[in-house]
Amino acid sequence: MTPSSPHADSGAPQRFPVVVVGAGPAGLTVGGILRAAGVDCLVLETGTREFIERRPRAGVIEEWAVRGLERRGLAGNLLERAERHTACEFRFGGERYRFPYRELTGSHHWVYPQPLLVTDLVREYADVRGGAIRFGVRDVRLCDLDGDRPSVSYLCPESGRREVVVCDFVAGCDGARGVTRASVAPDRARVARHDYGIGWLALLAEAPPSADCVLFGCHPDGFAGQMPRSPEVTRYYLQCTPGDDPGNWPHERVWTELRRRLGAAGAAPPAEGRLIEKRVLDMHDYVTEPMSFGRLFLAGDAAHLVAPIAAKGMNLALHDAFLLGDSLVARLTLDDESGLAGYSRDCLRRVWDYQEFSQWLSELYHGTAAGDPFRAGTTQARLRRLFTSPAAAAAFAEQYLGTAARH
Ligand code: RFL
Repeated sequence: MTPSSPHADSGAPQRFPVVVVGAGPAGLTVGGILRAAGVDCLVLETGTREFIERRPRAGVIEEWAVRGLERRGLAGNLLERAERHTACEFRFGGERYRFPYRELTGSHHWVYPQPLLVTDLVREYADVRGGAIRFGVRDVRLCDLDGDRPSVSYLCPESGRREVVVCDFVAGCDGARGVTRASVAPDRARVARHDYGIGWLALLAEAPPSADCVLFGCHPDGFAGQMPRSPEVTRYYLQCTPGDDPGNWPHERVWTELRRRLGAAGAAPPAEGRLIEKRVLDMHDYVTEPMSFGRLFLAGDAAHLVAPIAAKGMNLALHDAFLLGDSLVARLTLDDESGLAGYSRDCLRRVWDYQEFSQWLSELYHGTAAGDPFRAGTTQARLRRLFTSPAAAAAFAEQYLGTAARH
């Protein structure tokens, strides 16, 4: 190690075929697939195990993603405990419009909170399949990604020493604020960004959902959404200005706005409960192209962020993880390079398809409140079309459920 090396001050390096940076749904799924094939890997995570098992986020998982987890032996608890959703409901103009996507397509959504999925995946990876994992690591650095022997180093939380791991491949699964994407020279990656100019107040309430399905309130005062998470906990969203302070949304204001924006003839008002999470999300997307650089392969939010408008982010993370995990296994056990060679292209097709749908859906949610009568008029037409045109309904259902045969 030279003094200028990014791994300076380290001891003897460890050796693993694959280092996975990040223990979210993407990283733990890649790790689980590798371990099932007998491939050793090391997962590095900045958070503690308790932290990653509790962080509330996604809930809606698409049928193909559940089947993908099941095929890889990662869906045991999910299949037992997750709820199946067969319809969603739009509310606009003071009326309710139920959209029975199961009747139209034969497919459904699964609702399983992300912390439960992460808990299952970390247990399967570390406790059942014996995968190595280090929690609480600091200052992760990547080196020699273009050579045959890349390396990753980190500060060990116990000793404070820099540990070095030499590997064959690095899976960058460290989410939107990780370091792996940043390790790529800017002239080698194109990052395409989109900012919706919209904020969502994301809420978790200790209250049962007021309807058995996802609700979308397209109201002139702004969008409101209800996403059931469990019989005791419900996620709500309220459109707000980007960068708004959650402190501007005391309990009374939240429930008044939810009642107003989700109100419709014959609809039960949202059941009030203690708000256990309240944060403002600025709605924006990005896509990094390509998703592989030498021996580094990005997956999930590390490669692309999709605003939670269409509940697609974790689904995309799982799609990447299936392709990456399977391709790494093929390369390391059969010397088959084809999966890794096509990895970026194969991921990006679904990524762009979901980004386009999110953009389309954003107008459906927010156009009524855009303050522009022309946009409000076209949005109302788009909403009505979903309930008057079978072709429009079928197209929406296919994209909402992610059931297109090819992307
Ligand atoms: P994650 O889950 O962010 O995991 C990354 C992990 O990497 C760790 N990390 C590092 N580790 C090592 N070294 C570093 N330098 C590191 N930096 C970070 C982090 O601690 C973390 O543990 O990324 P991953 O695996 O790509 O998974 C992505 C999903 O988490 C995300 O797309 C979804 O949560 C998005 N999303 C939804 N997706 C859906 O498919 N369906 C939904 O219903 C849905 N609802 C949501 C959502 C996201 C939300 N927020 C908070 C933006 C609802 C919300 C409110």
